[in-house]
Amino acid sequence: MPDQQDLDALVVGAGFGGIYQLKQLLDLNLDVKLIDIAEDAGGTWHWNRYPGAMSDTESYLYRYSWDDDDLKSYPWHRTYLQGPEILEYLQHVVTRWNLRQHMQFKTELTGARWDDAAGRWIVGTSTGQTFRPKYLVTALGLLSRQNLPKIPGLDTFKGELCHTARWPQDLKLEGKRVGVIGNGSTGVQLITAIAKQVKQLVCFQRTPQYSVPSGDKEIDKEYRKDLNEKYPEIWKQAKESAFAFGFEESSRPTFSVSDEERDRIFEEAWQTGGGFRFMFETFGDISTDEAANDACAEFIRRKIRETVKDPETARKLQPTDYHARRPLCDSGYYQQFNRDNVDLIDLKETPITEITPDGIKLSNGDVVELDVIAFATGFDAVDGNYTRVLIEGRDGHTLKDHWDEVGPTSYLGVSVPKFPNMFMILGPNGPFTNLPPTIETQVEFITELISIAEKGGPVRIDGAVTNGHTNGSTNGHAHAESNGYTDGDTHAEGNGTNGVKPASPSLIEASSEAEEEWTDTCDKLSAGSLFRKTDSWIFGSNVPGKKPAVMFYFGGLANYRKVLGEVTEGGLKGFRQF
Ligand code: 6NA
Repeated sequence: MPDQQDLDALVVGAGFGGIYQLKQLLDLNLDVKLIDIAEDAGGTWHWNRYPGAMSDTESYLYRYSWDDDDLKSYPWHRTYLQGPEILEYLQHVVTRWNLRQHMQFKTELTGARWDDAAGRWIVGTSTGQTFRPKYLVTALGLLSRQNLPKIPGLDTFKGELCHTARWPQDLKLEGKRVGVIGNGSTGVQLITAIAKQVKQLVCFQRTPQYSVPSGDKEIDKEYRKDLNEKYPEIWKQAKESAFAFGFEESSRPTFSVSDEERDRIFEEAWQTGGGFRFMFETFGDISTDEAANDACAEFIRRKIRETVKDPETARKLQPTDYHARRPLCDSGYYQQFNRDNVDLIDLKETPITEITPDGIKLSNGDVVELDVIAFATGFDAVDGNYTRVLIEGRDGHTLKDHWDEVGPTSYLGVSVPKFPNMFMILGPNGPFTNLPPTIETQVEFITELISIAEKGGPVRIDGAVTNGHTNGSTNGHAHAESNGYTDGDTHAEGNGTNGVKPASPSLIEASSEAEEEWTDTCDKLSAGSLFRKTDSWIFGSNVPGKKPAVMFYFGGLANYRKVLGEVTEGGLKGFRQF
């Protein structure tokens, strides 16, 4: 007999998004299950366990904002969090809120199909189970599907070969010759962390990067006490900013100040640390104006020249294109190249031709002999995790077909027409920010949509929260009692009391016009950005064969939150409810 289970909602993925979504839907008193391929919660931080993994967001903002007691009491020690600490934090949240009992691990989503007659999703899994939820929330991860370049001879290597997102936890690097391919956010962290451990480190640089110091340092009791007092303002500021990194974005033009003043501003940002800060707190036009971008780039290039002793290595490390990729920060990346045991190979000058049993062969015929090859080559970002499984909406229309035709689109980053009652966390064309605040925003929005579908109208869930705490999440907008929604069907309006469920909940689906309009908005917002003129994963140009596309909303979190507020307060504009 097939193992089938009806559910109110199925959440896929146990990272920052899935954990909170599960909690919110349980608080709505729904019958919810969460599945994840991994053996425990953590999402990105479960998989990316390579040495040096760290969040580039300062500790105080790389966490949930909604659990005030935990926010003030959960311990952390430095201004930045290492990967294992984030994993521990997420697992702590799962334990604290008794969420693990609703999670099923080692369970992969293998396909999902909308059954119109049943008004349910039919979801297949690697365990042979079939779930039939009314709502499907996909928290599959933005940077999740690994990108492993197809280099000839990959399987012939007799040493250890791995991608950083599947780092073997028992891998010993001491005394080994290690090659790292790639030097984006991951490569920079990995190289900096292992340079002093290994016998020889060969960095195969694909694209030189602009990286600034992170400014990571220990914190003391005073710092934490001060922070705890200011948390309400801190979150308010973050959610009302563009990038949610805890600083106010500058609108000052780069050339509105003297050369000396500009240098002083960059130097101060360099000393403070933080990649996003350096790019967006200093001046307002670095990502849009070529000359401004070059002034910023030249400051970093000068730092590289001053840091790296060997002129030839310094030359190779200095980027010459725009500073318009994911802003990086590090704890001494360029310094590592002064070590005798660290070498740099510029793959633009001498590309890899193949991997041999002994190492990596270059176009000049050299073979670099290695014991370990680490691929820090990133991900098929944003839509990559959605197109690898078949997700079939109304009329046999698959997400892959849809996105093959029009590119990775959505309405508001969460919903796609013909996929009723399916909601994505961090789907294509969501905000480009420090992610936890965007994730929270989307989870709360999705929760609101689901509560509307359940009750046929808006409900207040703040009084219905379990575990006896006040949930500050969905009560950001106060709703009128009347049902202002385009609810054309007959079911009675819910009374908002916890536990009362209508016989037939309604369906919520984005309209095609709304999706087109949002896609157009995202297109326009990024049109003037130098990020769009620069090859990287942000616009889908890091994976061979992938069509470059707009994949983010560049309007900032504050504006995004305004748009979502208008949707929920304005009769679910852009959605059909039926
Ligand atoms: C996740 C990352 O690159 C995305 C950050 C900005 C959207 O770490």
